[in-house]
Amino acid sequence: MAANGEDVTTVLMIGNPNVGKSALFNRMTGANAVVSNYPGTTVDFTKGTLIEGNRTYVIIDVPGTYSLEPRDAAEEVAVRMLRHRPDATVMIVLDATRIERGLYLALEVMELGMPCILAVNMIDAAHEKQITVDTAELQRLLGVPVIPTTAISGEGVRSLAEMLRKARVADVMDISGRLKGDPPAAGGRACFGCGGCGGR
Ligand SMILES: Nc1nc2c(ncn2[C@@H]2O[C@H](COP(=O)(O)OP(=O)(O)OP(=O)(O)O)[C@@H](O)[C@H]2O)c(=O)[nH]1
Ligand SMILES: [Mg+2]
Repeated sequence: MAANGEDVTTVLMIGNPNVGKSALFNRMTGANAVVSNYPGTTVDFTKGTLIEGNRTYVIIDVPGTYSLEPRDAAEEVAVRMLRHRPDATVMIVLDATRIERGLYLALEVMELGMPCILAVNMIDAAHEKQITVDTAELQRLLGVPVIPTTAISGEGVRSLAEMLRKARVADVMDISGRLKGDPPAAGGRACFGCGGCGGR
């Protein structure tokens, strides 16, 4: 809670390299970004602020990583940032044209028990390649909000900002059950009020 009584939430943007994290970050934070060096490394990261409703989000554009088993200095910083901020919300950014690769990292991150939201970015590039990503079904399977975005045009970025407050901790056992086709638990709910999935 900030001194003025506002809620302040740290949001870590995590994703594979080149999925559009920085493009989304720039759209969400505008001109207030500050670049810093991660202590003890040569790796830089960028921090900015988004005010959405009565909430303030401090958004951190984390270096890209393929997994939580780091293979270079940038990936090491990404993992350290996650581990050192267990109270943060994680925005997992996926490339809609390479969903499987991003989902591997997404599931690893969801296992950490932090509130998550997924941005499926590069929807425009997916359309061009005639790839359709059923984000409503992905949301149902994962149990966390999934928002389609195109960072270069800004499409979906407003919804992503609005849905940040609905980020939630994934239940990996439930995900595994849903992937196996188990019936939904009583009271289970997949729609987070996105307006786009018809309440599925
Ligand atoms: N077509 C398309 N291109 C995008 C979109 N978002 C980002 N890009 C482009 O994809 C490239 C990578 O975008 P970045 O924002 O640098 O990706 P990143 O995830 O920050 O990459 P790293 O910091 O290296 O991990 C750039 O050329 C962007 O202009 C999108 O929604 N659609
Ligand atoms: Mg970047």
